[in-house]
Amino acid sequence: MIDKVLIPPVDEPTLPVGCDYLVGIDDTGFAYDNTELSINKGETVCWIWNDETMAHNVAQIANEGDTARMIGGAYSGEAMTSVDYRLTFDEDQTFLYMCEPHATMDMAGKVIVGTGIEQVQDSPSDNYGDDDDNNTPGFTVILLGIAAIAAVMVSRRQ
Ligand SMILES: [Cu+2]
Repeated sequence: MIDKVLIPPVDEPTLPVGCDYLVGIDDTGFAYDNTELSINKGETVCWIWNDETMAHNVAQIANEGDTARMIGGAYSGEAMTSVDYRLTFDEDQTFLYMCEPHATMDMAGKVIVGTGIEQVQDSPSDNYGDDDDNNTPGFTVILLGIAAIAAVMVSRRQ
């Protein structure tokens, strides 16, 4: 037992230089071997396989279960038996992707970056006027709290 703790495992996989996470093809040949990752902002995921029987790729999709790639999304290019595709994620987001030739076989995966929630610049709900501050419960509660403290202080002085 003690030996197992002290001696590091010999077969620990080594990551290629520049990669924080590695995604390959699993033993079935029709799935990624690492289908859900949680990473920090600034980290790099590497999709790497060599001499696979089937050709695969990495294509970003807009929604889970999509079988058509997202227009303008990340794309490793045409499916190939050997691929080295790397993405560094700098923003909070949930990155969904699939393999085009095998999308209908559910060959897909996701990368959750940071909070997993993208910061949207122009959300439709912001178009309903400038009274956002008045509708923010947390903000209102803080103001009421300060008013109550002030009222107590004023009444104590009198
Ligand atoms: Cu595939």
